[in-house]
Formats: sequence, C-alpha cells, structure tokens
Amino acid sequence: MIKTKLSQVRAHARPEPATYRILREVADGLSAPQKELSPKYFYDHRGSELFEEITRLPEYYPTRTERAILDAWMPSLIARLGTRTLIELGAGSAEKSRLILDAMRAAGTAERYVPIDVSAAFLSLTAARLRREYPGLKVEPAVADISEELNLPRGLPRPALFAFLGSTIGNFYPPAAIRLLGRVRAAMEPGDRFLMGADLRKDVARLEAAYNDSRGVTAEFNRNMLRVLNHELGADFDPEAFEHRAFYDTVAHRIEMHLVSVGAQTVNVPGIGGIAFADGETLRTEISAKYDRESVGALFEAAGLRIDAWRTDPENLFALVVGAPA
Ligand code: SAH
Ligand code: AVI
Repeated sequence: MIKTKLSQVRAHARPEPATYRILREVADGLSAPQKELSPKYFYDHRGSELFEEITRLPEYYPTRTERAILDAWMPSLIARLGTRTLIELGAGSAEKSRLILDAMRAAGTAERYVPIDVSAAFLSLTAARLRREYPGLKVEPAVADISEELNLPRGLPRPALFAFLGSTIGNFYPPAAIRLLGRVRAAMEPGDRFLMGADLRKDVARLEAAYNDSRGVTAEFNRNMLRVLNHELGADFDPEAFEHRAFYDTVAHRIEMHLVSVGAQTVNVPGIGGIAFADGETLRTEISAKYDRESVGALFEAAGLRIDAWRTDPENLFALVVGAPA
C-alpha cells in the first residue's frame, strides 16, 4: 500500500514538474490492484543496451525477421514513395532504419531524419552516429514520450514516411495504441505514409521462448525497470528480490511480462511512501500484443488509416505494413 497520499507529494519532495509527473504515474501504477508500470521505464541507457542485446538472441526472432523484410522491400517502396523525410517513433539504435535511409540515399531523396525516443542518452549517440554515416542528411532527434504529443519540427521536406518499427505498437493497450496512431494520422500530409512493424500470432512455445531466453537477458531487461526507479526516484527496490515472468495470453493475444516478488517486502519510494508486495505478488511491466491482418486493419481503421500494403516473411512470423489516410 502507498502510505503517502498524492496530495502530499508536492509538499514532501518539492520535485520538478517532470519528476512530479513520473511520481504521479508511478504512484497510480503501484497502488492499482494489479501493480503496473509503463514499459517506457525500461529505457535508460542500460535498458536500451539490454534491448539491443535481446535483438541478437537466437530466441528473439522479431528483429532479424523485420530486417529481412525491410531489406527486400525498402528500395522499391522508397523509390515509389519518393520519401524525403523519415520520422521514426521509438527509434532506439536505428539499426534497421539504416535500410530505409540507404534506400532514400539510393533514390537521391535522403534529406531529413527525425528519430524520436524517450531514451535521451541513447538517442543522442544514435543521432551522432547517423550524422557521421550519412553526410548530407539532416538529423533532428527529439526526446519525447510518444504516448503524449507528437511535436514535429516545422517545415519538414515532404513526402515523409512515419516509421514505427519493432512491433513497439504492441507495447500499448488498444486505446493508447489507437490514440498514438491517430496522432500519426493527424500529422500526415498528402503523399505521406506510415510504415509499421507488427509481430504476428503464432504458436505459444515460440512466442514464450522469445521472452524467456536461456541466457536471462530478458530477465535483466525486465529488472532494469527497478534500477531506473531507484536511480530516477531514489527508490530502494532490490532487483534481485524480484523474478522475471513472461507468458502468452491466448485470449488477449499478448505476451505479459511481470516481476514477481520473492517473499513479502516493502519498498520505499521517496515522495510516495512504502509500497508493500506480498510474497508472489506481481508488478506488470509490459504487454506485447501480437497481431494478424484483421487486427491491424481494425486498429488502423479506428485511427483513420487504411492498409495500403502488407508484407510478411515466408514463415509468417512478422509483418511490415504500410498505412495511408483512410
Ligand atoms: N525501433 C527499434 C527499437 C525498439 S525498442 C527497433 O525496432 O529495434 C522500443 C524503443 O521505443 C526504445 O528505444 C524505447 O526507448 C522507445 N520507447 C518506448 N516507449 C516510448 C515512449 N512512450 N515514447 C518514446 N519512445 C519510447
Ligand atoms: C520494444 N518491444 C517491441 C519489445 C517487445 O518484444 O515487445 C520489448 C521487449 N520486451 C521483452 N523483450 C523485448
């Protein structure tokens, strides 16, 4: 239980507005019957590095599968669209984005790249690397939470391609996913397109293996959220006192990741108070929804988009979909 009322938070800790917002979100999440926090809290510099390590694991098929589809498709797609600006949500290392930028360069239209991410330190490294690799490309990174507003620089060369790779859309609950796609739709101008990665529904064993790797990297990634809370808020979580759990919900079609309390414990978060965890109680840290063409179509339709093109790998593990205004 949270012992300090939120109305007391400001008087207690006198935090900066951004910290206050985080505190409020964390207080709400940790006081819900099912404790839950946004997966955006995985991503400090270490969290971004751990995610990169996940993408190289044998069990984690999404990244290499999406890369193969991009590799085969981008030269013709980009030449057809004439993309002059790439706007990327949740860009991370932008490793796969290079395949889009390469296609823009080959088409002679690589003018602007706007990578958007919450992971500030990682984003600036990504931007610096890309400026070196693509002289002539103007790189304008933006540190922002894409679940809030989509504030784009003015005067971007058009047409633009909005990209949301990696199936990160699956980390948002449907209402938030629709709001996010709706903001993309609202920012689109005539001729712009939206390119989205979607991890597909498949056998449970394969899905669960991707989130329970044998080397325990996903478990460390999961626990990293507690380290972020310790660092950002001065909380005293003992990451080793929580176990990693990930399972597939065949009804909701999603992976859920949780941290399971080993024994009863109380964690102190300055400005919030003591948070009690019963033995075996869980904190949900992420959902990762899995799709088919119909469910992507429904999501798009709700956001004012339509499916313009759809490509999968031969095993039907992952899809890349192009969206256009409906
Ligand atoms: N696009 C890359 C990275 C995916 S990992 C790929 O396909 O491999 C998810 C990325 O989204 C991370 O870089 C993380 O920092 C970012 N992210 C997660 N939640 C976010 C949010 N609410 N706002 C902005 N970026 C977010
Ligand atoms: C970023 N996102 C799409 C990843 C996913 O698969 O949902 C995050 C992740 N969580 C555990 N492993 C990878």
